[in-house]
Amino acid sequence: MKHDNHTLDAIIVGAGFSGLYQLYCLREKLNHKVKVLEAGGDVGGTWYWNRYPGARCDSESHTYCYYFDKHLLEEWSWSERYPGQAEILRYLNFCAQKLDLKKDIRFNERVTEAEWDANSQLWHVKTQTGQTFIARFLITAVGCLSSANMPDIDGLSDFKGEIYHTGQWPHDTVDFEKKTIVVIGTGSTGIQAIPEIAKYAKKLYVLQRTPNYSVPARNRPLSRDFHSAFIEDIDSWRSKMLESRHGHPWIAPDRQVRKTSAEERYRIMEAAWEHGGLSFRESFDDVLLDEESNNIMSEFIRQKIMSTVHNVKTAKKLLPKDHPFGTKRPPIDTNYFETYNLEHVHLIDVRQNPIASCSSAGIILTDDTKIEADMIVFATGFDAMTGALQKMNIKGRDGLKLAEAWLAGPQTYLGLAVPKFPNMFTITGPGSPSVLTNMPRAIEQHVDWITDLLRHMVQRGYSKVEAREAAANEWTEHVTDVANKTLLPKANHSWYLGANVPGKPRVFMPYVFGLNHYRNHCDFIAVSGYQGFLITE
Ligand code: NA7
Repeated sequence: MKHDNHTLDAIIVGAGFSGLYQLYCLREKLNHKVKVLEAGGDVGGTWYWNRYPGARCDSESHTYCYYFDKHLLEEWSWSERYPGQAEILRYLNFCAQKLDLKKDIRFNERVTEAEWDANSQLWHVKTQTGQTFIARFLITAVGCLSSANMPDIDGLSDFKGEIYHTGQWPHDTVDFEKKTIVVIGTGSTGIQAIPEIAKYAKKLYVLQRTPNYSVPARNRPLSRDFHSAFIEDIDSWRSKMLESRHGHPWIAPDRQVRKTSAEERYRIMEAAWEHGGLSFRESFDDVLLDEESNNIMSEFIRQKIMSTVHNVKTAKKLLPKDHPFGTKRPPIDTNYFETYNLEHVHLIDVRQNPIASCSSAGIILTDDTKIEADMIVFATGFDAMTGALQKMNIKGRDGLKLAEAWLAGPQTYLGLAVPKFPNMFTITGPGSPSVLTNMPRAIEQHVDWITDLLRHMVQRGYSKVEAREAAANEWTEHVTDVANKTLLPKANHSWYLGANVPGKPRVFMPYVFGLNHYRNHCDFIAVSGYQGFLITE
Protein backbone atom coordinates (compact mmCIF):
# COMPACT_ATOMS: atom_id res chain seq x y z
CA MET A 1 0.00 0.00 0.00
CA LYS A 2 1.32 3.43 -0.95
CA HIS A 3 1.70 6.33 1.47
CA ASP A 4 4.23 8.84 2.75
CA ASN A 5 6.96 8.10 5.27
CA HIS A 6 4.98 9.24 8.31
CA THR A 7 2.02 7.06 7.58
CA LEU A 8 1.95 3.58 8.99
CA ASP A 9 0.24 0.60 7.47
CA ALA A 10 -1.28 -0.22 10.83
CA ILE A 11 -1.59 0.95 14.39
CA ILE A 12 -2.22 -1.77 16.92
CA VAL A 13 -3.54 -0.69 20.31
CA GLY A 14 -2.30 -2.90 23.14
CA ALA A 15 0.79 -5.04 23.73
CA GLY A 16 -0.72 -8.10 25.35
CA PHE A 17 -1.06 -11.55 23.76
CA SER A 18 -3.08 -10.16 20.81
CA GLY A 19 -1.11 -7.03 20.06
CA LEU A 20 2.23 -8.82 20.14
CA TYR A 21 1.15 -11.57 17.76
CA GLN A 22 -0.58 -9.12 15.42
CA LEU A 23 2.57 -7.00 15.29
CA TYR A 24 4.64 -10.08 14.47
CA CYS A 25 2.28 -11.19 11.68
CA LEU A 26 1.97 -7.82 9.97
CA ARG A 27 5.66 -7.07 10.16
CA GLU A 28 7.05 -10.49 9.29
CA LYS A 29 4.41 -11.85 6.93
CA LEU A 30 3.19 -8.71 5.15
CA ASN A 31 6.20 -6.47 5.63
CA HIS A 32 3.89 -3.78 6.96
CA LYS A 33 5.07 -0.70 8.79
CA VAL A 34 3.40 -1.02 12.17
CA LYS A 35 3.43 0.64 15.59
CA VAL A 36 1.89 -0.74 18.73
CA LEU A 37 0.60 1.88 21.17
CA GLU A 38 0.49 0.59 24.73
CA ALA A 39 -0.77 2.45 27.81
CA GLY A 40 1.37 0.36 30.17
CA GLY A 41 5.08 0.64 30.73
CA ASP A 42 5.86 -2.75 29.21
CA VAL A 43 4.31 -5.71 27.37
CA GLY A 44 1.73 -7.93 29.05
CA GLY A 45 -1.72 -6.34 28.75
CA THR A 46 -3.99 -7.97 31.33
CA TRP A 47 -0.95 -9.49 33.01
CA TYR A 48 0.82 -6.15 33.23
CA TRP A 49 -2.05 -4.58 35.18
CA ASN A 50 -3.49 -7.49 37.21
CA ARG A 51 -0.69 -7.98 39.75
CA TYR A 52 -2.88 -8.60 42.77
CA PRO A 53 -1.84 -11.40 45.14
CA GLY A 54 -2.95 -14.77 43.80
CA ALA A 55 -3.33 -13.54 40.19
CA ARG A 56 -3.11 -16.65 38.07
CA CYS A 57 -4.54 -17.86 34.80
CA ASP A 58 -7.35 -20.44 34.89
CA SER A 59 -6.19 -22.06 31.63
CA GLU A 60 -3.43 -24.61 31.98
CA SER A 61 0.08 -23.31 31.32
CA HIS A 62 1.06 -25.42 28.34
CA THR A 63 -2.15 -24.38 26.57
CA TYR A 64 -2.07 -20.72 27.61
CA CYS A 65 0.71 -19.70 25.25
CA TYR A 66 1.42 -19.11 21.59
CA TYR A 67 1.32 -22.15 19.33
CA PHE A 68 2.25 -20.42 16.06
CA ASP A 69 5.98 -20.92 16.60
CA LYS A 70 7.35 -24.32 17.61
CA HIS A 71 10.58 -22.78 18.92
CA LEU A 72 8.71 -20.67 21.44
CA LEU A 73 6.93 -23.80 22.68
CA GLU A 74 10.14 -25.78 22.91
CA GLU A 75 12.25 -23.16 24.58
CA TRP A 76 9.83 -22.12 27.30
CA SER A 77 8.87 -24.49 30.04
CA TRP A 78 6.20 -23.62 32.58
CA SER A 79 6.76 -24.25 36.26
CA GLU A 80 3.17 -24.91 37.42
CA ARG A 81 -0.08 -26.39 36.10
CA TYR A 82 -1.59 -22.87 36.00
CA PRO A 83 0.68 -19.95 35.18
CA GLY A 84 0.97 -17.21 37.77
CA GLN A 85 0.90 -13.55 36.72
CA ALA A 86 4.66 -13.01 37.10
CA GLU A 87 5.49 -16.08 35.04
CA ILE A 88 3.11 -15.06 32.23
CA LEU A 89 4.73 -11.64 32.18
CA ARG A 90 8.18 -13.25 31.96
CA TYR A 91 6.87 -15.46 29.13
CA LEU A 92 5.51 -12.51 27.13
CA ASN A 93 8.80 -10.67 27.60
CA PHE A 94 10.64 -13.77 26.40
CA CYS A 95 8.44 -13.89 23.26
CA ALA A 96 8.82 -10.15 22.66
CA GLN A 97 12.57 -10.49 22.93
CA LYS A 98 12.81 -13.62 20.75
CA LEU A 99 10.71 -12.02 18.03
CA ASP A 100 12.32 -8.60 18.47
CA LEU A 101 8.98 -6.91 18.97
CA LYS A 102 9.70 -4.11 21.43
CA LYS A 103 11.37 -1.88 18.83
CA ASP A 104 7.92 -1.30 17.29
CA ILE A 105 6.05 -0.70 20.53
CA ARG A 106 5.53 2.72 22.09
CA PHE A 107 4.97 2.24 25.83
CA ASN A 108 3.18 4.70 28.15
CA GLU A 109 1.21 5.82 25.12
CA ARG A 110 -2.47 5.67 26.03
CA VAL A 111 -4.81 6.24 23.08
CA THR A 112 -7.28 9.00 23.83
CA GLU A 113 -8.88 9.44 20.40
CA ALA A 114 -8.97 7.70 17.03
CA GLU A 115 -10.74 9.22 14.05
CA TRP A 116 -11.27 7.97 10.52
CA ASP A 117 -10.45 10.65 7.95
CA ALA A 118 -12.61 10.07 4.90
CA ASN A 119 -10.50 12.27 2.59
CA SER A 120 -7.21 10.55 3.15
CA GLN A 121 -8.86 7.25 4.09
CA LEU A 122 -6.57 7.00 7.08
CA TRP A 123 -6.94 6.69 10.84
CA HIS A 124 -5.62 9.57 12.96
CA VAL A 125 -4.81 8.32 16.42
CA LYS A 126 -4.03 10.64 19.33
CA THR A 127 -2.41 9.69 22.61
CA GLN A 128 -2.26 11.12 26.11
CA THR A 129 1.27 12.37 25.53
CA GLY A 130 0.00 14.61 22.73
CA GLN A 131 1.34 12.52 19.83
CA THR A 132 -0.64 11.82 16.66
CA PHE A 133 -0.10 8.67 14.65
CA ILE A 134 -1.56 8.08 11.19
CA ALA A 135 -2.25 4.69 9.67
CA ARG A 136 -4.30 2.86 7.08
CA PHE A 137 -5.57 0.29 9.56
CA LEU A 138 -6.52 0.49 13.21
CA ILE A 139 -6.41 -2.81 15.07
CA THR A 140 -7.58 -2.90 18.65
CA ALA A 141 -5.91 -5.48 20.85
CA VAL A 142 -7.13 -4.01 24.11
CA GLY A 143 -8.34 -7.17 25.84
CA CYS A 144 -11.84 -7.96 27.04
CA LEU A 145 -11.24 -7.29 30.72
CA SER A 146 -9.12 -4.18 30.92
CA SER A 147 -11.41 -1.33 31.90
CA ALA A 148 -11.77 -1.46 35.69
CA ASN A 149 -15.27 -1.29 37.18
CA MET A 150 -15.07 0.92 40.25
CA PRO A 151 -18.34 1.23 42.18
CA ASP A 152 -19.50 4.73 42.89
CA ILE A 153 -19.56 4.68 46.71
CA ASP A 154 -20.61 7.82 48.50
CA GLY A 155 -17.71 9.27 50.54
CA LEU A 156 -15.03 6.95 49.14
CA SER A 157 -12.66 9.88 48.63
CA ASP A 158 -12.88 10.59 52.41
CA PHE A 159 -11.39 7.19 53.25
CA LYS A 160 -8.01 7.72 54.91
CA GLY A 161 -6.63 4.22 54.33
CA GLU A 162 -5.25 2.57 51.20
CA ILE A 163 -7.53 1.84 48.23
CA TYR A 164 -6.71 -0.62 45.45
CA HIS A 165 -8.51 -2.10 42.46
CA THR A 166 -7.23 -5.57 41.54
CA GLY A 167 -7.16 -4.64 37.85
CA GLN A 168 -4.91 -1.63 38.50
CA TRP A 169 -2.61 -3.12 41.07
CA PRO A 170 0.51 -1.07 41.93
CA HIS A 171 3.96 -2.27 40.93
CA ASP A 172 5.32 -1.62 44.43
CA THR A 173 4.73 -4.23 47.11
CA VAL A 174 1.45 -3.82 48.96
CA ASP A 175 1.88 -4.65 52.62
CA PHE A 176 -1.07 -6.45 54.27
CA GLU A 177 0.75 -7.34 57.47
CA LYS A 178 -1.04 -6.32 60.70
CA LYS A 179 -3.77 -4.54 58.76
CA THR A 180 -7.54 -4.78 58.75
CA ILE A 181 -8.57 -5.24 55.14
CA VAL A 182 -11.89 -5.14 53.32
CA VAL A 183 -12.17 -7.02 50.02
CA ILE A 184 -15.23 -6.18 47.94
CA GLY A 185 -16.18 -8.78 45.34
CA THR A 186 -16.18 -12.56 45.04
CA GLY A 187 -15.72 -13.10 41.30
CA SER A 188 -12.72 -15.02 39.91
CA THR A 189 -10.37 -12.27 41.09
CA GLY A 190 -11.68 -11.95 44.64
CA ILE A 191 -11.67 -15.74 44.94
CA GLN A 192 -7.97 -15.81 43.97
CA ALA A 193 -6.95 -12.82 46.10
CA ILE A 194 -8.87 -13.55 49.32
CA PRO A 195 -6.87 -16.65 50.44
CA GLU A 196 -3.58 -14.85 49.72
CA ILE A 197 -4.53 -11.63 51.53
CA ALA A 198 -5.85 -13.69 54.46
CA LYS A 199 -2.37 -15.16 54.95
CA TYR A 200 -1.03 -11.76 56.02
CA ALA A 201 -3.95 -9.62 57.19
CA LYS A 202 -4.72 -9.05 60.86
CA LYS A 203 -8.41 -9.09 60.03
CA LEU A 204 -10.12 -9.62 56.70
CA TYR A 205 -13.71 -8.66 55.87
CA VAL A 206 -15.06 -10.09 52.62
CA LEU A 207 -18.03 -8.13 51.31
CA GLN A 208 -19.99 -10.55 49.15
CA ARG A 209 -22.90 -9.50 46.96
CA THR A 210 -23.41 -12.73 45.01
CA PRO A 211 -22.18 -16.08 46.34
CA ASN A 212 -20.18 -17.85 43.67
CA TYR A 213 -19.54 -21.42 42.60
CA SER A 214 -15.88 -22.30 42.59
CA VAL A 215 -14.04 -25.49 41.73
CA PRO A 216 -10.61 -26.36 43.19
CA ALA A 217 -7.82 -25.60 40.72
CA ARG A 218 -5.48 -28.29 42.11
CA ASN A 219 -2.46 -26.33 41.03
CA ARG A 220 0.86 -28.20 41.21
CA PRO A 221 4.43 -27.90 39.96
CA LEU A 222 5.19 -29.25 36.49
CA SER A 223 8.22 -31.45 36.00
CA ARG A 224 10.84 -31.45 33.24
CA ASP A 225 9.38 -34.81 32.20
CA PHE A 226 5.99 -33.21 31.71
CA HIS A 227 7.58 -30.62 29.44
CA SER A 228 9.47 -33.24 27.40
CA ALA A 229 6.35 -35.35 26.95
CA PHE A 230 4.40 -32.24 25.97
CA ILE A 231 6.95 -31.25 23.33
CA GLU A 232 6.76 -34.75 21.83
CA ASP A 233 3.02 -34.39 21.56
CA ILE A 234 2.46 -30.76 20.57
CA ASP A 235 0.46 -31.58 17.46
CA SER A 236 -2.01 -33.65 19.39
CA TRP A 237 -2.45 -30.93 22.05
CA ARG A 238 -2.99 -28.39 19.28
CA SER A 239 -5.59 -30.43 17.45
CA LYS A 240 -7.49 -31.20 20.65
CA MET A 241 -7.71 -27.48 21.39
CA LEU A 242 -8.76 -26.63 17.84
CA GLU A 243 -11.52 -29.22 17.87
CA SER A 244 -12.95 -28.05 21.17
CA ARG A 245 -15.56 -25.39 21.75
CA HIS A 246 -13.49 -23.53 24.33
CA GLY A 247 -9.97 -23.86 22.95
CA HIS A 248 -9.04 -26.08 25.90
CA PRO A 249 -7.59 -29.53 25.27
CA TRP A 250 -10.71 -31.40 26.34
CA ILE A 251 -14.09 -32.03 24.79
CA ALA A 252 -17.24 -32.72 26.76
CA PRO A 253 -18.22 -36.38 26.23
CA ASP A 254 -21.61 -37.18 24.77
CA ARG A 255 -23.07 -37.63 28.26
CA GLN A 256 -25.92 -35.86 30.01
CA VAL A 257 -26.24 -35.33 33.75
CA ARG A 258 -29.95 -36.07 33.77
CA LYS A 259 -29.61 -39.30 31.80
CA THR A 260 -26.81 -40.67 33.99
CA SER A 261 -27.69 -42.64 37.11
CA ALA A 262 -27.31 -40.79 40.41
CA GLU A 263 -24.51 -43.08 41.51
CA GLU A 264 -22.57 -42.85 38.25
CA ARG A 265 -22.86 -39.08 37.91
CA TYR A 266 -21.71 -38.63 41.49
CA ARG A 267 -18.67 -40.78 40.71
CA ILE A 268 -17.93 -38.69 37.59
CA MET A 269 -18.34 -35.35 39.38
CA GLU A 270 -16.25 -36.50 42.30
CA ALA A 271 -13.42 -37.55 39.95
CA ALA A 272 -13.65 -34.25 38.04
CA TRP A 273 -13.64 -32.33 41.35
CA GLU A 274 -10.50 -34.18 42.42
CA HIS A 275 -8.86 -33.50 39.05
CA GLY A 276 -9.77 -29.82 39.46
CA GLY A 277 -9.99 -26.91 37.05
CA LEU A 278 -12.36 -25.68 34.39
CA SER A 279 -12.79 -29.15 32.88
CA PHE A 280 -15.14 -29.96 35.80
CA ARG A 281 -17.96 -28.24 33.88
CA GLU A 282 -17.10 -30.26 30.79
CA SER A 283 -17.64 -33.63 32.45
CA PHE A 284 -21.13 -33.62 30.91
CA ASP A 285 -22.33 -31.85 27.78
CA ASP A 286 -25.70 -30.53 28.97
CA VAL A 287 -24.65 -28.46 31.99
CA LEU A 288 -25.30 -25.16 30.23
CA LEU A 289 -28.32 -26.39 28.30
CA ASP A 290 -30.59 -28.15 30.73
CA GLU A 291 -31.80 -26.53 33.93
CA GLU A 292 -32.38 -29.76 35.79
CA SER A 293 -28.94 -31.13 34.86
CA ASN A 294 -27.35 -27.88 35.86
CA ASN A 295 -29.13 -27.91 39.18
CA ILE A 296 -27.75 -31.35 39.96
CA MET A 297 -24.21 -30.14 39.33
CA SER A 298 -24.83 -26.87 41.21
CA GLU A 299 -26.12 -28.88 44.17
CA PHE A 300 -22.97 -31.02 44.12
CA ILE A 301 -20.89 -27.84 44.53
CA ARG A 302 -23.19 -26.49 47.25
CA GLN A 303 -22.64 -29.71 49.20
CA LYS A 304 -18.89 -29.34 48.80
CA ILE A 305 -19.13 -25.82 50.25
CA MET A 306 -21.21 -27.06 53.17
CA SER A 307 -18.70 -29.79 53.93
CA THR A 308 -15.67 -27.49 53.62
CA VAL A 309 -16.77 -24.49 55.67
CA HIS A 310 -17.04 -25.36 59.37
CA ASN A 311 -19.34 -22.57 60.51
CA VAL A 312 -22.79 -23.52 59.22
CA LYS A 313 -24.07 -19.92 59.12
CA THR A 314 -21.05 -18.82 57.07
CA ALA A 315 -21.31 -21.87 54.82
CA LYS A 316 -24.97 -21.10 54.08
CA LYS A 317 -24.12 -17.50 53.23
CA LEU A 318 -21.60 -18.81 50.69
CA LEU A 319 -24.10 -20.99 48.83
CA PRO A 320 -24.76 -19.76 45.30
CA LYS A 321 -28.45 -19.99 44.56
CA ASP A 322 -29.44 -17.14 42.27
CA HIS A 323 -27.81 -18.38 39.07
CA PRO A 324 -27.05 -21.74 37.49
CA PHE A 325 -23.44 -22.99 37.72
CA GLY A 326 -21.32 -21.77 34.80
CA THR A 327 -23.66 -18.97 33.74
CA LYS A 328 -21.26 -16.50 35.33
CA ARG A 329 -17.60 -17.13 34.53
CA PRO A 330 -16.80 -20.06 36.87
CA PRO A 331 -13.79 -19.35 39.09
CA ILE A 332 -11.29 -22.00 40.10
CA ASP A 333 -9.52 -21.61 43.40
CA THR A 334 -6.86 -22.61 45.84
CA ASN A 335 -8.29 -22.83 49.37
CA TYR A 336 -11.02 -20.26 48.80
CA PHE A 337 -13.79 -21.82 50.88
CA GLU A 338 -11.23 -23.12 53.41
CA THR A 339 -10.19 -19.51 54.09
CA TYR A 340 -13.53 -18.89 55.84
CA ASN A 341 -12.43 -21.36 58.54
CA LEU A 342 -9.79 -18.87 59.68
CA GLU A 343 -10.84 -16.95 62.76
CA HIS A 344 -9.73 -13.56 61.45
CA VAL A 345 -11.77 -13.86 58.19
CA HIS A 346 -15.34 -12.54 58.24
CA LEU A 347 -17.94 -12.84 55.51
CA ILE A 348 -20.48 -10.05 55.14
CA ASP A 349 -23.52 -10.31 52.91
CA VAL A 350 -23.87 -6.96 51.15
CA ARG A 351 -26.81 -8.12 49.08
CA GLN A 352 -28.91 -8.27 52.26
CA ASN A 353 -27.21 -5.31 53.88
CA PRO A 354 -25.71 -3.21 51.05
CA ILE A 355 -22.81 -0.81 51.28
CA ALA A 356 -24.29 2.61 52.05
CA SER A 357 -21.23 4.83 52.10
CA CYS A 358 -17.64 5.21 53.09
CA SER A 359 -16.20 7.31 55.89
CA SER A 360 -12.65 8.29 56.70
CA ALA A 361 -12.42 5.11 58.83
CA GLY A 362 -14.03 2.51 56.58
CA ILE A 363 -17.23 1.16 55.08
CA ILE A 364 -20.71 1.87 56.42
CA LEU A 365 -23.49 -0.58 55.62
CA THR A 366 -27.17 0.23 55.20
CA ASP A 367 -28.07 -0.91 58.74
CA ASP A 368 -25.34 1.49 59.99
CA THR A 369 -22.80 -1.26 60.73
CA LYS A 370 -19.38 0.34 60.55
CA ILE A 371 -16.42 -1.68 59.26
CA GLU A 372 -13.22 0.09 60.18
CA ALA A 373 -10.32 -0.76 57.90
CA ASP A 374 -6.77 0.15 56.93
CA MET A 375 -7.28 -0.90 53.34
CA ILE A 376 -10.10 -1.49 50.84
CA VAL A 377 -9.43 -3.83 47.92
CA PHE A 378 -11.94 -3.58 45.10
CA ALA A 379 -12.19 -6.91 43.28
CA THR A 380 -15.21 -5.54 41.48
CA GLY A 381 -14.36 -6.56 37.94
CA PHE A 382 -14.46 -4.77 34.63
CA ASP A 383 -16.59 -2.93 32.16
CA ALA A 384 -16.03 -6.03 30.07
CA MET A 385 -15.65 -6.40 26.32
CA THR A 386 -16.77 -2.89 25.31
CA GLY A 387 -15.37 -0.63 28.09
CA ALA A 388 -11.80 -0.31 26.86
CA LEU A 389 -12.91 0.13 23.24
CA GLN A 390 -15.37 2.88 24.07
CA LYS A 391 -12.89 4.72 26.28
CA MET A 392 -10.66 5.32 23.24
CA ASN A 393 -13.18 7.75 21.69
CA ILE A 394 -13.14 6.06 18.33
CA LYS A 395 -14.93 7.95 15.55
CA GLY A 396 -15.75 6.25 12.28
CA ARG A 397 -17.42 7.53 9.12
CA ASP A 398 -19.19 10.92 9.42
CA GLY A 399 -17.78 11.37 12.91
CA LEU A 400 -19.90 8.54 14.33
CA LYS A 401 -18.67 7.64 17.80
CA LEU A 402 -18.33 3.96 18.66
CA ALA A 403 -20.16 4.66 21.92
CA GLU A 404 -23.13 6.05 19.92
CA ALA A 405 -23.07 3.20 17.43
CA TRP A 406 -23.23 0.78 20.38
CA LEU A 407 -25.80 2.64 22.46
CA ALA A 408 -28.12 -0.35 22.41
CA GLY A 409 -25.27 -2.85 22.74
CA PRO A 410 -22.27 -3.79 20.62
CA GLN A 411 -22.97 -4.50 16.98
CA THR A 412 -20.20 -6.26 15.12
CA TYR A 413 -19.62 -8.56 12.21
CA LEU A 414 -17.97 -11.74 13.55
CA GLY A 415 -16.81 -9.73 16.58
CA LEU A 416 -14.06 -8.48 14.26
CA ALA A 417 -15.38 -5.44 12.47
CA VAL A 418 -17.99 -2.70 12.93
CA PRO A 419 -20.04 -1.13 10.12
CA LYS A 420 -19.20 2.55 9.52
CA PHE A 421 -15.74 1.98 11.02
CA PRO A 422 -13.67 1.19 7.94
CA ASN A 423 -10.28 -0.46 8.21
CA MET A 424 -10.80 -1.16 11.88
CA PHE A 425 -10.54 -4.62 13.44
CA THR A 426 -11.32 -5.62 17.01
CA ILE A 427 -9.32 -8.65 18.15
CA THR A 428 -11.53 -10.74 20.46
CA GLY A 429 -14.24 -8.11 20.14
CA PRO A 430 -17.83 -8.51 21.37
CA GLY A 431 -19.63 -11.06 19.22
CA SER A 432 -16.60 -13.37 19.05
CA PRO A 433 -15.98 -16.40 21.31
CA SER A 434 -13.19 -14.60 23.22
CA VAL A 435 -13.84 -14.81 26.96
CA LEU A 436 -15.60 -18.15 26.67
CA THR A 437 -12.36 -19.67 25.43
CA ASN A 438 -8.76 -20.27 26.32
CA MET A 439 -7.79 -16.81 25.07
CA PRO A 440 -4.56 -17.46 23.15
CA ARG A 441 -6.45 -19.87 20.85
CA ALA A 442 -9.10 -17.24 20.10
CA ILE A 443 -6.41 -14.59 19.65
CA GLU A 444 -4.32 -16.63 17.22
CA GLN A 445 -7.43 -17.38 15.16
CA HIS A 446 -8.42 -13.69 14.97
CA VAL A 447 -4.93 -12.46 14.19
CA ASP A 448 -4.36 -15.08 11.49
CA TRP A 449 -7.70 -14.24 9.94
CA ILE A 450 -7.09 -10.48 9.94
CA THR A 451 -3.61 -11.03 8.50
CA ASP A 452 -5.04 -13.17 5.69
CA LEU A 453 -7.62 -10.53 4.88
CA LEU A 454 -4.97 -7.80 4.73
CA ARG A 455 -2.82 -10.04 2.50
CA HIS A 456 -5.83 -10.58 0.24
CA MET A 457 -6.22 -6.80 -0.01
CA VAL A 458 -2.53 -6.16 -0.72
CA GLN A 459 -2.50 -8.82 -3.44
CA ARG A 460 -5.49 -7.24 -5.19
CA GLY A 461 -4.57 -3.60 -4.68
CA TYR A 462 -7.45 -2.88 -2.31
CA SER A 463 -7.04 -0.40 0.50
CA LYS A 464 -10.41 -0.18 2.24
CA VAL A 465 -12.57 -2.76 3.96
CA GLU A 466 -15.76 -2.28 5.93
CA ALA A 467 -18.32 -4.63 7.43
CA ARG A 468 -21.73 -4.31 5.78
CA GLU A 469 -24.54 -3.19 8.05
CA ALA A 470 -26.83 -6.07 7.08
CA ALA A 471 -24.11 -8.63 7.80
CA ALA A 472 -23.44 -7.11 11.22
CA ASN A 473 -27.16 -7.01 12.07
CA GLU A 474 -27.55 -10.62 11.10
CA TRP A 475 -24.44 -11.68 13.04
CA THR A 476 -25.44 -9.78 16.17
CA GLU A 477 -28.90 -11.37 16.07
CA HIS A 478 -27.27 -14.79 15.67
CA VAL A 479 -25.00 -14.14 18.70
CA THR A 480 -28.10 -13.38 20.79
CA ASP A 481 -30.06 -16.34 19.41
CA VAL A 482 -27.39 -18.92 20.20
CA ALA A 483 -26.91 -17.48 23.70
CA ASN A 484 -30.65 -17.72 24.32
CA LYS A 485 -30.58 -21.43 23.54
CA THR A 486 -28.36 -21.90 26.59
CA LEU A 487 -28.73 -21.09 30.29
CA LEU A 488 -26.00 -18.44 30.06
CA PRO A 489 -28.23 -15.35 29.93
CA LYS A 490 -29.91 -16.52 33.15
CA ALA A 491 -27.28 -15.02 35.47
CA ASN A 492 -28.60 -11.66 36.57
CA HIS A 493 -25.35 -9.95 37.41
CA SER A 494 -23.08 -11.44 34.81
CA TRP A 495 -20.48 -9.32 33.03
CA TYR A 496 -21.11 -11.47 29.92
CA LEU A 497 -24.39 -9.51 29.77
CA GLY A 498 -22.96 -6.18 30.81
CA ALA A 499 -25.23 -6.44 33.85
CA ASN A 500 -22.43 -5.63 36.33
CA VAL A 501 -22.08 -2.04 35.13
CA PRO A 502 -24.93 0.34 35.98
CA GLY A 503 -26.61 1.71 32.84
CA LYS A 504 -24.85 -0.66 30.42
CA PRO A 505 -27.24 -2.25 27.87
CA ARG A 506 -28.02 -5.89 28.70
CA VAL A 507 -26.80 -7.79 25.67
CA PHE A 508 -25.07 -11.17 25.80
CA MET A 509 -21.72 -10.24 24.26
CA PRO A 510 -19.53 -13.30 23.68
CA TYR A 511 -20.32 -15.86 20.97
CA VAL A 512 -21.45 -19.07 22.61
CA PHE A 513 -21.53 -21.51 19.72
CA GLY A 514 -17.89 -22.54 20.14
CA LEU A 515 -14.49 -21.51 18.83
CA ASN A 516 -14.37 -24.59 16.57
CA HIS A 517 -17.63 -23.68 14.77
CA TYR A 518 -16.69 -20.02 14.76
CA ARG A 519 -13.33 -20.78 13.11
CA ASN A 520 -15.04 -22.83 10.40
CA HIS A 521 -17.48 -20.02 9.77
CA CYS A 522 -14.72 -17.40 9.53
CA ASP A 523 -12.81 -19.66 7.12
CA PHE A 524 -15.94 -20.02 5.01
CA ILE A 525 -16.35 -16.21 4.93
CA ALA A 526 -12.75 -15.86 3.73
CA VAL A 527 -13.06 -18.56 1.06
CA SER A 528 -16.28 -17.03 -0.19
CA GLY A 529 -14.44 -13.78 -0.96
CA TYR A 530 -15.09 -12.11 2.39
CA GLN A 531 -18.86 -12.16 2.25
CA GLY A 532 -20.40 -9.43 4.40
CA PHE A 533 -17.48 -7.05 3.85
CA LEU A 534 -17.28 -4.25 1.31
CA ILE A 535 -13.70 -4.23 0.01
CA THR A 536 -12.67 -1.41 -2.29
CA GLU A 537 -9.64 0.40 -3.74
P1 NA7 B 1 -16.32 -10.20 38.29
O1 NA7 B 1 -16.39 -11.61 37.92
O2 NA7 B 1 -17.17 -9.22 37.56
O3 NA7 B 1 -16.60 -10.09 39.86
C1 NA7 B 1 -16.77 -8.86 40.48
C2 NA7 B 1 -17.27 -9.07 41.87
O4 NA7 B 1 -17.45 -7.80 42.48
C3 NA7 B 1 -18.61 -9.77 41.94
O5 NA7 B 1 -18.64 -10.59 43.06
C4 NA7 B 1 -19.57 -8.60 42.07
O6 NA7 B 1 -20.81 -8.94 42.63
C5 NA7 B 1 -18.80 -7.70 42.98
N1 NA7 B 1 -19.22 -6.32 42.90
C6 NA7 B 1 -19.20 -5.50 41.83
N2 NA7 B 1 -19.68 -4.29 42.15
C7 NA7 B 1 -20.02 -4.36 43.46
C8 NA7 B 1 -20.57 -3.44 44.39
N3 NA7 B 1 -20.89 -2.20 44.01
N4 NA7 B 1 -20.80 -3.85 45.65
C9 NA7 B 1 -20.49 -5.11 46.02
N5 NA7 B 1 -19.95 -6.02 45.19
C10 NA7 B 1 -19.73 -5.65 43.93
O7 NA7 B 1 -14.82 -9.65 38.15
P2 NA7 B 1 -13.47 -10.41 38.45
O8 NA7 B 1 -12.38 -9.39 38.37
O9 NA7 B 1 -13.57 -11.23 39.65
O10 NA7 B 1 -13.33 -11.40 37.25
C11 NA7 B 1 -13.37 -10.93 35.91
C12 NA7 B 1 -12.79 -11.95 34.98
O11 NA7 B 1 -11.38 -11.87 34.98
C13 NA7 B 1 -13.04 -13.37 35.34
O12 NA7 B 1 -14.32 -13.78 35.09
C14 NA7 B 1 -11.99 -14.09 34.54
O13 NA7 B 1 -12.40 -14.21 33.20
C15 NA7 B 1 -10.83 -13.16 34.64
P3 NA7 B 1 -22.04 -9.41 41.67
O14 NA7 B 1 -21.67 -10.80 41.24
O15 NA7 B 1 -22.05 -8.46 40.51
O16 NA7 B 1 -23.21 -9.33 42.52
